[in-house]
Amino acid sequence: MERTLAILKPDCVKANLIGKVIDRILDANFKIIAMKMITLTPQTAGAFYAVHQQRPFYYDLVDFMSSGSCVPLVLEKEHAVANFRNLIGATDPAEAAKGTIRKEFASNKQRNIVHGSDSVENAAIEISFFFSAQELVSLSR
Ligand code: IDP
Ligand code: MG
Repeated sequence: MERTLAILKPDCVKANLIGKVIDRILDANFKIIAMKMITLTPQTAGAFYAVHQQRPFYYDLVDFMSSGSCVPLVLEKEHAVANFRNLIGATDPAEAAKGTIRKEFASNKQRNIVHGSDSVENAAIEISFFFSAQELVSLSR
């Protein structure tokens, strides 16, 4: 079993799409291990996306990610990282495959509804960014 970090971004929350997107995640057989609703400050959003600090879209991205509530989730499944990236589709919804979450719900390359970790290593780092050890206990073993 593998874990990945998902974030339902502020555009998802504002458009009342939390339920629909979570339905898609559960229909794809991911198990939700942890979930919360929070509002990132520009500082925390900036730290989460620090890897993109030098990119031209960085400050807009930080603005967007701190513009409202978001919903981070820890998801578990076999090959969760790659499977979840497949489920959400390409960064730009215009390029995302048919049937993916971003293709169906996202507005543009920045407001693309959902985050998914891009590697097992980054998933572990990102999960610990949002969740403490005691929030990650799974009882259904
Ligand atoms: P990913 O979310 O598909 O992994 P990344 O390249 O890691 O894509 O970029 C992180 C986030 O930054 C994207 O999900 C999107 O919200 C935003 N972003 C990436 N590229 C662009 C861009 O060219 N213009 C505007 N926003 C972008
Ligand atoms: Mg990424």
